[in-house]
Amino acid sequence: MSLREILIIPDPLLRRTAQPVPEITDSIRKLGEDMLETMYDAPGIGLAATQIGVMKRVFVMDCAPEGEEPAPMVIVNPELTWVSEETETSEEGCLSIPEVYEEVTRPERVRMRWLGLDGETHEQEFGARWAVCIQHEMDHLDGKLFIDYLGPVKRRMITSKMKKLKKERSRV
Ligand code: K2U
Ligand code: ZN
Repeated sequence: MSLREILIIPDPLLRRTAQPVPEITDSIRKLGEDMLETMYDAPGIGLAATQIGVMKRVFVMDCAPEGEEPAPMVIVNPELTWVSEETETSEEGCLSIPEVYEEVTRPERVRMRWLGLDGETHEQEFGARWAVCIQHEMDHLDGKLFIDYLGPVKRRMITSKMKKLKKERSRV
């Protein structure tokens, strides 16, 4: 397993659309392992392949509450087959936009179909933090970031803050 660098905005790779994975191979399994290791190290509860510069429709998540057994998931070629009409507003962060937390409103529950590392197609309904994380990660795979749901002034302010942060980090 190896830690991968998480891209920080602004970075054109974070705006690209990821490509579907034709089949589960050892390299996809290794990618999932590396993404989980990178996510836990961040620490985070989700991570999309585009955030480490890999344009494949893969994300990982582990939304198990603190103190409970970890529940790591490697999700390949995710599709939302249903979203609830009811919405929920919650505070989101992003490992590619460090130290920024803003409220985003999304459908409260979703049904997702995906290809597992076992090569089988899975479909399950999710709520609470899992539903938020899934929608956040699937946005990443389409080059969309949670700041896109904010107003243009706030989005521009956050982007310039990240430019400064990247400049400081490159000095060390
Ligand atoms: O994709 C990412 O950048 C990881 C996200 C996933 C996420 C965002 C919003 C809400 C849920 C999940 C986070 O930065 S992971 C950091 C984190 C940790 C604990 C709770 C919420 C977010
Ligand atoms: Zn994110």
